[in-house]
Amino acid sequence: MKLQKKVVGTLTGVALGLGISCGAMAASWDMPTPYPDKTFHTQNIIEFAADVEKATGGDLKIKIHSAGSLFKHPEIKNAVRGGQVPIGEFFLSRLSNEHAAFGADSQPFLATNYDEAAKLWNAQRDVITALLDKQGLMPLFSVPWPPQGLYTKKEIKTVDDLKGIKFRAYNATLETFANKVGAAPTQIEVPDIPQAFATGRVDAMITSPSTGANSKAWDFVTHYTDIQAWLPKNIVVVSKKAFRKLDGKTQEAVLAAAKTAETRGWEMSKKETTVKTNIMKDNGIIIVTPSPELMAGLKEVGASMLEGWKEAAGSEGVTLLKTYGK
Ligand code: PCA
Repeated sequence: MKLQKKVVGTLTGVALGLGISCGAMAASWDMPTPYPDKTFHTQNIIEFAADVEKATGGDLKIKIHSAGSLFKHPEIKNAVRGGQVPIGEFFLSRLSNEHAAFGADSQPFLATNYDEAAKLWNAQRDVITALLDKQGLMPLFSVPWPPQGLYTKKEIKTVDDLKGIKFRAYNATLETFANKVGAAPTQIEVPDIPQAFATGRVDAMITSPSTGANSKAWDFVTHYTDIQAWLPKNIVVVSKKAFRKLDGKTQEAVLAAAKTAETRGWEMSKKETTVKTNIMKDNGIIIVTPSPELMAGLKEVGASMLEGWKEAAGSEGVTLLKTYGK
């Protein structure tokens, strides 16, 4: 009996080594993410993978491929949809070109703290679950980045001060925002931020203290203005086809680990906000409380963008905002 078990174990090991899945016996899932290892989101999915492996006694192993090493960010969703990988993580609002509902969390000043972000996710979850379902995808969990702030090489007192600045963007919404304030946006992925600043492709950005500190923003900007503009989320999705192939017990283990990961991720995100802001301060970045004029100007831009979003999001948008407003 003991020997038999050992032989099976070895065969499983060989099969996994060759990239062959052993059906009900054991499976190995590759999981791409665009973000580097030290990102708290990546740390969270590494723990998620460990939880799944532990709960299934090694029947399901999830291997994380960080920093866009397996698939580039724009390809990850379709890689899961097309069955090249069973599971993946990406920035949810990147899908806003498919439906505006995916971009609700990136609307400037719609939800600007963790309580509002949680309410918004609660309102968004069913709507986007239905949209993803049509593509054979199922969301497992979603975790926000800390509130988004403004990184510049000079003090920004009003919206006018942003005119003409080369601006790093990470989605279409931020690109629109940059255009509206008269800045010139360029899409750049997180691992490429330091290089983009070093070579002068961009001079400013809006992102979290997390990404700012991890990118060593003090090497290329002087001011961080804490505008707390929105809390965009990452999402982990699984292919329904791959999920159905798992036995009931393994499916339950995945769902339970996902629930734990969502709770843990939100807590990690909250801690990250203060810790990473302090790291920036310690490294010489000037942390600025935004002037009322700047905030008023930015909020005006946000309000006009929300009108556009409502038009684009149709009945799903109406449902979402109704639930959010409750
Ligand atoms: N960091 C990621 C997404 C939002 C954030 O805080 C980025 O800058 O691309």
